[in-house]
Amino acid sequence: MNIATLPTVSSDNLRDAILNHLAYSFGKTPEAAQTEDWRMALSFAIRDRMVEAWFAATRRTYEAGAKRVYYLSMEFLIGRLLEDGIVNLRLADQARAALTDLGLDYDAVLADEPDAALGNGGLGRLAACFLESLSTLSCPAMGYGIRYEHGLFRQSFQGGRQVESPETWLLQRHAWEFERPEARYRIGFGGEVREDRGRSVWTPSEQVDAEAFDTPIAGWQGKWVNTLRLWSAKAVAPFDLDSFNRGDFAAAAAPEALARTISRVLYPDDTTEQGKELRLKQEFFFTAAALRDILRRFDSEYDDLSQLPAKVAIQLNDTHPAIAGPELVRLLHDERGLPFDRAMEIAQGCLNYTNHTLLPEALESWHEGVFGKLLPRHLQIVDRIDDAHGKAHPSRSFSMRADSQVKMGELSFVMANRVNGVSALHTGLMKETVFAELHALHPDKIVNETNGVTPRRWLLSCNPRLSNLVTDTIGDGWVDDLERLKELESHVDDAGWRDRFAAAKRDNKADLSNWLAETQGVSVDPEAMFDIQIKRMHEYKRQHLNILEAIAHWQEIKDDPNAGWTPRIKIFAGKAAPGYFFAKDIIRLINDVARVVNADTATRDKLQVAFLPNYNVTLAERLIPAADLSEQISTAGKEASGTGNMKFALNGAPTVGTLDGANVEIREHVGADNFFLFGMTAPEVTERRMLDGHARAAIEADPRLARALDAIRDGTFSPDDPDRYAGIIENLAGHDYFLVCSDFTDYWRAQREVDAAYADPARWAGMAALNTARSGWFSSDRTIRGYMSDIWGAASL
Ligand code: 26V
Repeated sequence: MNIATLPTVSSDNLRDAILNHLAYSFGKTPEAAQTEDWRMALSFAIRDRMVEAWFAATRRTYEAGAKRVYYLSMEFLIGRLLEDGIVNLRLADQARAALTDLGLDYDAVLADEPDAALGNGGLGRLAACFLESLSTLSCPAMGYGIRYEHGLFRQSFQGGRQVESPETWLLQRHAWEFERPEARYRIGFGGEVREDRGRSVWTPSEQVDAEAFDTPIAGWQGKWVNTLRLWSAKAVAPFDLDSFNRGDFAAAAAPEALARTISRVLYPDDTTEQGKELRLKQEFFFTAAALRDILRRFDSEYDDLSQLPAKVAIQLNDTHPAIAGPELVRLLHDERGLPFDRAMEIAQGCLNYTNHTLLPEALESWHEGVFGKLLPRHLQIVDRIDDAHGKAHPSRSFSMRADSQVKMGELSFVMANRVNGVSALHTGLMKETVFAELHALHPDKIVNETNGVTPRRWLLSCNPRLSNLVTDTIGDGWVDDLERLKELESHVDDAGWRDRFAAAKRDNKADLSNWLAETQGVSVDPEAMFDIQIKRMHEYKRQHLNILEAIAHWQEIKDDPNAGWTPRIKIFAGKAAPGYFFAKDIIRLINDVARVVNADTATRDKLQVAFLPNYNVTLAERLIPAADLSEQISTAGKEASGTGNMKFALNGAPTVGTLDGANVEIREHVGADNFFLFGMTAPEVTERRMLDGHARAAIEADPRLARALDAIRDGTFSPDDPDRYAGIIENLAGHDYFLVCSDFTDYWRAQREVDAAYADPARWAGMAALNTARSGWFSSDRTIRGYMSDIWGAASL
């Protein structure tokens, strides 16, 4: 094995390297250097230590003739990378010592890095965890995506309302990418297709260049480094000289501006299909560039295209890169001259598709008008794929081309060798609902790969107190073999050990409470239960169920303030899609409730509410280690998996949750006694929804719920505008599609059980510790091993 072994690095070596970069890469003396200069110099010093292993990984992959995995994703929610790099290279002590030695505040330097929010939520963060696990498992892999100039919008509140502003991560210097001007592909759109001696020739009317930017992703111990390759759109010609010479400078700059639009912004929506031409352009842009790159690399090693499925596995992260199917067929058939059927067979041998949601509004489909205008040749190929599939399965009743639409889910399914769901429940529902007919035709295609999270970021790095205790107790083998956390179980009955576990949590909570006081003006008692719901705002995730319960609880405390209540702070964070007005109303309601409840001197030592602005990966890393209780309360059948749920359990926060997504598997692993279950099951949800007046019945049956709704209705939380939440009330008391009212009573019951359990510190610490000890299965290393064996046929090198 010629895997790079890391040279040992002392803090002195590192300090010298930092000073070198400060001088020679950034032209600064220590006296003149700002925090950003130090951050860049440290990042370069760390990055240098990845490069050898990066080269070695590439060399070894070529030597082994290994199969490569390509992960195509519109989103990579990578967050900050510096600490990740430091931790994975095991340089945390040296880096801290080196910076301290230089008179710097280590944490402040790390905090200077912008959070790269190149994703909306779960799907993008999963892609980031997967890249890290692929490197940890030394699986030859590459992520392909878009180098958005502006990631997910920044969220602030004005009068409790969400206000969006552009995110500008690239305005600060970015230490991690290598620009690759030589890796540049021309991508066409529009135009026409003509037949030329039996071949279809597509002549696009518009072209842009895709230029690669590479970010090294180091696995645990830095032994293997893969690449995240993000494409940036550039004009084919920098500017139009004729216009310029005529003095029309705006027109001269137009091609550049137009091209750049493609990689300018991340679509800030994770539920609704935008129908926007630009989004389809983005999808084709990065997918086409990735496929050209993949074929170029294949060609450099092999000369027989029938080898492609043996050497290349392509994963489509949701349908966003689904155009890969027709594009790969086009490249193989139109451009390389393979017979159509053979091109299709080879493409199907390489492609795989992960479904991340069953929400009908999030299943992509494009009107054939838009699709055909932008991608005329692809529309023909989709029709041909659909025909071929129809001929092979004459009994089928569906088509990927019904209603003048191109249905990307069906297209992906048909073009994929394997299709996977992201939790056992979700995969089962895929088979029974959206893909029922396709599943009957292709019974071996659908497999389950329950999501996971990387333990390096989501325990080792974000929660040093707990990870030190774990390492003290069982050694550090858990970091890349998370199931070893089971070895903690035998210590849970030891009161001394449990106290250490509880102390780590308490200190994390004290840190969070200081931070809340300093930055958010929120003052909370670290002894109170920290009850946290952080995720995108969506009706199916039911943040409104949580706030309704908070209102009911507040009213009850007011009735009898000295009844021995368990003190609690409910913390929320999450962004709503800018056009999703209902979700924005829920944010405003939570902020209004927080204002009123936190001002109530009779209750505020028992209950507080806080909505923290601008939820992102960095904030999650701060909140999760300090959580006592994890809120995973979606309507059963709606949350495909969840990954936040795993991070909380791993960090010793029991869940209050429904039998939805991976909650089901979390409960199986941590044990029913260590999970606060409530609510209807997915089949019960379907049944209840058909019952006329289900919401009204639930409200009538539960005076607490009726009273909480009344308080919203009568303007208790919006005295200046009592009708402000008429829409929410009307929805909940009427249609209530997500069954908030029907699940309220059982949720309230579960929360009182939580109160009782928390009031017994020894019992709570035991439950929390067992959550950590039994969460090892939720490592993304386990998930990636599953993909490697069941889907990709790829091996660790
Ligand atoms: C759809 C669209 C439509 C157009 C605008 C941009 C956009 C962005 C994302 C999506 C689909 C989002 C699907 C998604 O994020 N699903 C989540 O995936 C997680 C990882 O598998 C999973 O844990 C969550 O339960 C699931 O909601």
